[in-house]
Amino acid sequence: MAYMKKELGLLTLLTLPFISSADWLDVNMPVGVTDISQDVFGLHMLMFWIMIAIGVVVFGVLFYAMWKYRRSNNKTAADFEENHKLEIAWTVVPTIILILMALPASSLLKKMYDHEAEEGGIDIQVIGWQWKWQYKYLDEKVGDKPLSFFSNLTTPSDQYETNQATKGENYLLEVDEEVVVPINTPIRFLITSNDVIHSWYMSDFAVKQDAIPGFINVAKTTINEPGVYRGNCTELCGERHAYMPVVVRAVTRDEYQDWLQSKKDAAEQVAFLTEKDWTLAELMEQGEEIYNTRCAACHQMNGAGIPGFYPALAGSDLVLYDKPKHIEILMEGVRGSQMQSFAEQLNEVEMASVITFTRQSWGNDRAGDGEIVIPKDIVEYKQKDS
Ligand code: HEC
Ligand SMILES: [Cu+2]
Repeated sequence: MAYMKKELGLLTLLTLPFISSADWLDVNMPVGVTDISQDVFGLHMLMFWIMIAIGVVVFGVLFYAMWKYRRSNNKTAADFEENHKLEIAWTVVPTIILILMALPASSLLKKMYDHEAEEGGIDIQVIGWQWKWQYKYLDEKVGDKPLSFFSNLTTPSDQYETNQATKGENYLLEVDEEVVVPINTPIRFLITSNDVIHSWYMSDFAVKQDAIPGFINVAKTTINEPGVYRGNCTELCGERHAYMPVVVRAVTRDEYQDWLQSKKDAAEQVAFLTEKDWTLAELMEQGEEIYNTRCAACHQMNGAGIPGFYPALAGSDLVLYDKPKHIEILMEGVRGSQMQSFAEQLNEVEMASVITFTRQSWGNDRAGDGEIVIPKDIVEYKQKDS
């Protein structure tokens, strides 16, 4: 009897997902929080049940024939080759079924590809960078430029670089700046890239669009429920492809207006802060934080870089002795290398503090010119440029 027990165990294991239905639902596609995503889910379920019905009919006939014409039943099966009526039927019936399935599918596709701007809608440009997303709110201006920010991964690197560390709740799905959007408002995401091909994916909205340099792909969505939604880059875009999550926070219209105002105030605050007299300690504190989130992925926490890939900043001649060149490389980047321009990513204060931090850390302060860089230096650089 022992073996029977084993079989029964296996049977329960196989049927378990059906028994505890809550777990079973988790295996299915997410329903999402937009009309389109709910339609996609509905279509998926419709197809699923059509497939189940076809499966039941086909296997029903198969098993019936196996049982009816089993040897012990002594039936003799009809013996014929070719049957035109039957052949026409098994061609025509599936064709009709396929056409019936294509109708709702194509009408939904058409709905998904409606990219028209709508009254009261907002446009957000989404730009993929190795390895982060930039968001520009095209209808909201700060000075003469659209409100813009970068969204960087905040999961501490020891969580993904070692096996031991316990993972946080939103492991690899958390960022410093979430994209805040209002609910019940048509939002157009205008998706493009600054370097290689990325893909902006948010399953709760049923949006997945390639971000291609030189092209703009549009995805329109209206979110029905407030909440925080998390997605990924879904195009292999280099070494840190897994580390550029998408996080959208959907809020009420009032909360959205408050958030916009605070963003604009903060941007104006920067102009004021560049005038302030900065001490070394203040610059270092900000600089370290920025270095760890923006630079350490390549140049490493200890500034030693990775030989052959990323130059060391500790002991670098450029960092030690050439302040103008140091500012220039951060403002302009190095064409054709992974060292990108940070001019748009960091404001004057952040830029000055991260440069100062690299000039004063890892023993760099003991040699070289030791000059710190203050926000005014960056302002001057920008003025010279224009
Ligand atoms: C995606 C990887 C990456 C990131 C992120 C990155 N860098 Fe670089 N960085 C490079 C590469 C690659 C080079 C070498 C470029 C070349 O000359 O070809 C470089 C060069 C430099 C140099 C010149 C070093 C020398 O001795 O020539 C400095 C200074 C520098 N980076 C500072 C920074 C700072 C500060 C940050 C953060 C704000 C940063 N980098 C972020 C990849 C990166
Ligand atoms: Cu990517």
